[in-house]
Amino acid sequence: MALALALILIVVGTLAFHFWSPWWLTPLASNWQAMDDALMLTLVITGAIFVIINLFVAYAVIKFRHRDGVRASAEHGSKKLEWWLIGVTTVGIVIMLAPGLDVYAKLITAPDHAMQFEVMGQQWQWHYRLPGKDGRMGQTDVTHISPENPFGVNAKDPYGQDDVLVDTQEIHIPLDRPVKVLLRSQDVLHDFYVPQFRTRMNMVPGMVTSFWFTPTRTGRFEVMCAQLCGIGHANMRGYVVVEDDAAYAKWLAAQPTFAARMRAGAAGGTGVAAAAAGAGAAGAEGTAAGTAGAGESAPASDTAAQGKLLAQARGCMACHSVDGSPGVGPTWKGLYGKTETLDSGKSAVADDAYLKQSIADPKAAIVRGFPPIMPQQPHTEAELAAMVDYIKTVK
Ligand SMILES: [Cu+2]
Repeated sequence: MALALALILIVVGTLAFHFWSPWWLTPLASNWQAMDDALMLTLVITGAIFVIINLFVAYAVIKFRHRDGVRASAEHGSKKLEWWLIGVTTVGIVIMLAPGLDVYAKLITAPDHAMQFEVMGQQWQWHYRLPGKDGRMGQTDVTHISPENPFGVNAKDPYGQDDVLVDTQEIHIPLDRPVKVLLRSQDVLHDFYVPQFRTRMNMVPGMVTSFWFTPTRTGRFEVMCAQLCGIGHANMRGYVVVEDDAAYAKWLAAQPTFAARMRAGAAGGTGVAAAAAGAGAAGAEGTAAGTAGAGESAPASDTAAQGKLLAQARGCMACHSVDGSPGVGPTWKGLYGKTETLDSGKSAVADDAYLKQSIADPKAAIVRGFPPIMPQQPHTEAELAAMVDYIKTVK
């Protein structure tokens, strides 16, 4: 009897939670109403089955409960009942799966006139690439991948020269224009997910996956990685900004091209420095809006500003806070000049040499109390110096 009551309460509680829960879907910001419809259909079917089965079990527990003098009898199999169950289950599953397959097929079949951008996932950051004025993206190969060239664009391909490389964790797209998103990963499985667009897709190392959507509302929408991809996973966030054509054109014009990035790299500067120089005010605005944090002091020098952009672009902020709050790695606030106790028991002063070494070779000296999990990324000497300059300004 208690069991029957518990089951009925679970059903009532679940329905009440469903209808009064504040956690409904965010308002749709793309053309994928079909995604919501498929989801709702699945929810209604599974919800109805859940209610029916639980109430039936409660009914059976009450109706056939133990009574003195009444003995249970066993019956073996009922062909008719089995056929009914098979039939109803089959129909239910087909109704749930068929619309999903249909929506998925549409999701990965972009219209011919869709514009494109490419996303590269990396622990724990996003890189974005757009085709340049020629409308085509250059060829890529993993052997060309370097800190300046996260996509591995082939420097000899003329189509790649004007490719636009975005240095912040934020990409802009124009309103009401279909866009095809190409997805790659440098290391492990990631997943590019913007809840308001209802679109998501795994990013698989060695593959290019894709989906498309048309943004239907302007705004700044958060990107989340939807595959557990390591300790910094929760901080692997970015933004998609949907704006009108004029604002988009202005933003696009301020982004550096692949050729400009390579020239800056060859000249010994940081790739991101080129971006900062090329981006001017518009780019700086975007960056500040994207990563403004409490208690963050403005970088004093030019190289410190470059170091800040670089640290953002390389995803350092996923694990290192700049406001003193605890993170996966030591905070950068007040780090410069501090004496750290290392895992080995020794202590070390966080000076230029120590910080450069720690960035270049994260496993060389682990600060006590922190796990040895920072991924090793190649950096040029100029980039290391710029990042250390930035860390000095975080007080
Ligand atoms: Cu990820």
